[in-house]
Amino acid sequence: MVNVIGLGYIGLPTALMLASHGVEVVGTDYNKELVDTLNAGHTTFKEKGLDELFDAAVNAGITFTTQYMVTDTYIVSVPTPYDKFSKKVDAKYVVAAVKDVLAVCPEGATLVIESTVSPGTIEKFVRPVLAKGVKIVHAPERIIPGNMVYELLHNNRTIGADDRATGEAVKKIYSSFCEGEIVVTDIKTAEMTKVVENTYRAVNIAFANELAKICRHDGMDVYEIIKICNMHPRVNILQPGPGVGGHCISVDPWFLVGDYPSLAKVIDEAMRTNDAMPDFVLNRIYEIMKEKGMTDITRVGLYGLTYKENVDDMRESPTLQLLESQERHLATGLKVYDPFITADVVANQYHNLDEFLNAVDMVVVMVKHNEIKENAEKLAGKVVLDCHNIIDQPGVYHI
Ligand code: SAJ
Repeated sequence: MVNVIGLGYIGLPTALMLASHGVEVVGTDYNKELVDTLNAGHTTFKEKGLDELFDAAVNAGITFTTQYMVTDTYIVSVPTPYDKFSKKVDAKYVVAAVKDVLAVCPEGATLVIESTVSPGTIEKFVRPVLAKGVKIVHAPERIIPGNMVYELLHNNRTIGADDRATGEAVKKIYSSFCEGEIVVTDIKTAEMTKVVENTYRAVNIAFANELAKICRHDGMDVYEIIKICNMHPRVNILQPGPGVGGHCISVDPWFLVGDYPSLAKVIDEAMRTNDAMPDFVLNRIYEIMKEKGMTDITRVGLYGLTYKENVDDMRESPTLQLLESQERHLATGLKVYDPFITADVVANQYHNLDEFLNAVDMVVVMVKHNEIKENAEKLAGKVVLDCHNIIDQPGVYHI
């Protein structure tokens, strides 16, 4: 039996996937409310294909509890935040979960950590607390919110272990559902690959954002330029945007800056560039309002609260960053709407697209949800700042 510890964005789909592929699974989370919701037959977040997967796993006998099980295999997927000041990974949740597992697990059990950690974290923080001949393995998750179920099935994976036999045993468990290639390596390499993958993307997004700033400064069309450059066989530039959110690309690269401050210079600069984008958008709003003779900030609306399109995940979202920045400048009043966010989470929030549009003269497209693409004609007559270049109308402003 596999006991999956932490039933969040990664742990839940992983537990469901294992269970629906014939592995006996118990899912554990210390959040009783979350466990109650799952036991009542409901998933805890929206994700393409998750409800169907949930039903399959429940039919296959998965159970959810706040208790840690006595078994031979544990998969830990708990959050790994970073310390905002030192930028170093904060392994407290991982260490706490490992200690809880150690309190119940039999001798020789295998403990797989899926949470993202910086290279050396397991050596420094987890190994010292290990006992009972417990085998430690790092199998970093790689799935993208919005396409998690497909990616769980199809992505290649990395497994870091101290010896081949342990790595191969864990590979066998993941092979129950994973159709991609599974590479077995050592723990520190596995830790580093995961952080490097997200850093690669962060640096490339920062490059696109920097190009947007250069082009804005000198009246060039960044989208046209990227399109043409990407026709070169060895160039593949990403898209600029209003900032970078989520719990990975906006977080993981900081681990390297925190651990190697005098070496990770490009990464440091890239992260600062991305983090400055919400402020850049705020400044664009100011410029456009001035140009249009607008003075009432309450007639400006931000479309989208999530960190990217078609998900309900708001972690570190550029819109939240922008609103915070606005407050720090002692200003308030921007209106906000997101079709995926039904709860009231910020001031001046709307829950209906038409009501939102009626209440504003200027719309800032912060997130490219399908909803706004499908209703683009409703933006006619509005001042539009399109941060994703998706609205094909005359007079639209860009970042
Ligand atoms: N973004 C841009 N421009 C782009 C692409 C993305 O500004 O061209 C922004 C998005 O709007 C979003 C942020 O970047 O705010 C990140 O979104 P994303 O879709 O690129 O990635 P995440 O954070 O949802 O998921 C990433 C994935 N990692 C990589 O693609 C290397 C995923 O595979 C990882 O599993 C996940 O991080 C994680 O958990 O580490």
